[in-house]
Amino acid sequence: MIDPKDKNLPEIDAEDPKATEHVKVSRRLFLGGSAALAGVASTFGAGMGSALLPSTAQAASADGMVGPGELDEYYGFWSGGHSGEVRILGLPSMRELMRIPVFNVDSATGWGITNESKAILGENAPMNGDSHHPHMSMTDGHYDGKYVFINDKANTRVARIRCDIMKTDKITTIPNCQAIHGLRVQKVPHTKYVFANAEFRIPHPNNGLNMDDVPGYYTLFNGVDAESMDVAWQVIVDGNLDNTDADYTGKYAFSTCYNSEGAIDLTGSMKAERDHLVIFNIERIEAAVKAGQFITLPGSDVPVLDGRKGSELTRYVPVPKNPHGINTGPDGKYAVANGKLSPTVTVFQLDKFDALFANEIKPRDTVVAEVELGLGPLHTAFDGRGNAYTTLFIDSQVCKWDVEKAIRAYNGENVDYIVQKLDVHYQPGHNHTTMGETRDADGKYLVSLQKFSKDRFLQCGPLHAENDQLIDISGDEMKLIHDGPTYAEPHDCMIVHRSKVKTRKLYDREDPTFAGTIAMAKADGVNVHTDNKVIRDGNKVRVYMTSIAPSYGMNEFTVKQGDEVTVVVTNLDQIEDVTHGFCMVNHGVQMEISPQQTASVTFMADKPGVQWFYCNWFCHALHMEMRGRMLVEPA
Ligand code: K7E
Ligand code: CUA
Ligand code: CA
Repeated sequence: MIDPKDKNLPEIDAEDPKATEHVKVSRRLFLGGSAALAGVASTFGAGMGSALLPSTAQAASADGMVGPGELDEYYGFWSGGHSGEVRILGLPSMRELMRIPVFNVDSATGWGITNESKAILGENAPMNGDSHHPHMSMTDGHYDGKYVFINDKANTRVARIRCDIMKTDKITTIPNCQAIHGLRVQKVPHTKYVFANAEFRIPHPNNGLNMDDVPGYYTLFNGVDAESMDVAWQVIVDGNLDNTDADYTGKYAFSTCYNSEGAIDLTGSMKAERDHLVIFNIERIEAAVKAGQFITLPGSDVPVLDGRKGSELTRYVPVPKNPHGINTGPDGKYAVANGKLSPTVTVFQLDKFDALFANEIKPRDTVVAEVELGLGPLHTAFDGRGNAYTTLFIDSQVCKWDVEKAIRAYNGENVDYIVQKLDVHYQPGHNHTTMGETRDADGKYLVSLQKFSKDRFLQCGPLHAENDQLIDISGDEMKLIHDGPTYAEPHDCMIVHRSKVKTRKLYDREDPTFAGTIAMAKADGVNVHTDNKVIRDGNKVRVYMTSIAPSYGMNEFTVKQGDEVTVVVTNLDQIEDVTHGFCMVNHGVQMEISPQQTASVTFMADKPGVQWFYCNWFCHALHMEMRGRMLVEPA
């Protein structure tokens, strides 16, 4: 029997040249482990093993091709838009490696179905979501591989994904707001805050008594504590909030606003020639919270500060017109706001913000360039060599431009700041460069995320895939090297060198995601590593079982019709990749139980008779045979 305290698990580093051999040996042991099944297992297993495992764990070759069995150089974290999930892609292959359910229900893993996921989602959590902006935690402006944060526009939430297991571990609903859109992290000195923009202006209190007081509506800029995931403070702003980013001193965050008009309709929100960028002074916000200079709004005790025009906490810089993305360059000198309804980008010099807050200069004095690129600029990425890459939604192009030359041109010099325009297919939104939102921008690849694929792929009915294109930017010229269809709707992504991410191969038995379940077992006098037991507690029944491929520790258990049944499965397998499942047929429940994981699910035993359960993650040559009976005695 496996000792739960045994931390001597086969942790294998993919960079380790011995890794493949180690995995092979483990797998051989596993497949040959049961003498009675050896014949079946070794025949079936050998094929399965070679299909699952790369023969060599080499990195991608220099030309961007990643052959079978070769590993990608980068992890890409993709938002899943209104699918509510986050996806991990490998770059440059653009292979989808994993899906992380966040604001959605996932049948494969049981996210939204298991007790452990429900504890994270919260009671009565909405089961839809709209994720836009995945961003990794940083230390001193470098990715630290700890967390990825993502917003949910649909239900005003912010979630955190743990990168050691690539699972969501916290979800926070932001109070007093509707629709969290822009999200970025504090880069320096480390990600203390996740900055989250609430987009829609609403009355306060929103009790139905003041709905016509449109000028009185407002929205909030939110600082979420990255460790506790509590909302640390909220700042009232003028206008609405779209996208956000932070600087490389840790002092400032800034957000675009497309609706400075305070309009409630489309025409109204396009009236003004300029909207604005709001700059938030983090030190002053923290000081104001400390000094108690805040109010609270009904229904939460989060400190709410007033950052509307005239406040010392903020500055408002006019920017043309309905600006969308705001992106800080990797050298920390500039941030670029993208004009959307204006063909321009606006370049802010970040070291002027101190003087702006000291009232030594005017807001527009922070703008060092405002240059034309093309129609519909939405987002900008950087290569670390002084070039910026801006998506032009209406022109269906990526525009590569030289930031310093743009500044000189804005100052009247006759220089051409546009380096190249590349057609993308079609209508790009976000784009992203490898490591480009950190100090480590390496200028190798650019991903451009298109909203329309039109004729690029085989038709699959009226609903089309989006098209994510991979562009080689390592040379002087941008070169399109790959089309990748994706499902609804990767607004944004971020690309991290694989050296920054260390994921576990097996669960730690002390993992907090199932600590509550283990505590419940202890209270029932059950050791989940050794016991296969049924505990009755009134009409609640808790069934504890282990699993080792290809069987559960329990072939059958008996309950009474009308019982509320909780099945807790602990996967004792120590072999990487041997995930089991648990599905109770006709009961709407199933879940993933990965090696060394404990997972649980609760359902009503409402049908009398024999009810079969089975393992739904392919785990063994005898995976089909991994099943058992729930015997339900009629009421
Ligand atoms: Cu441009 Cu939600 Cu970042 Cu979509 S947002 S594109
Ligand atoms: Cu266990 Cu399939
Ligand atoms: Ca506007």
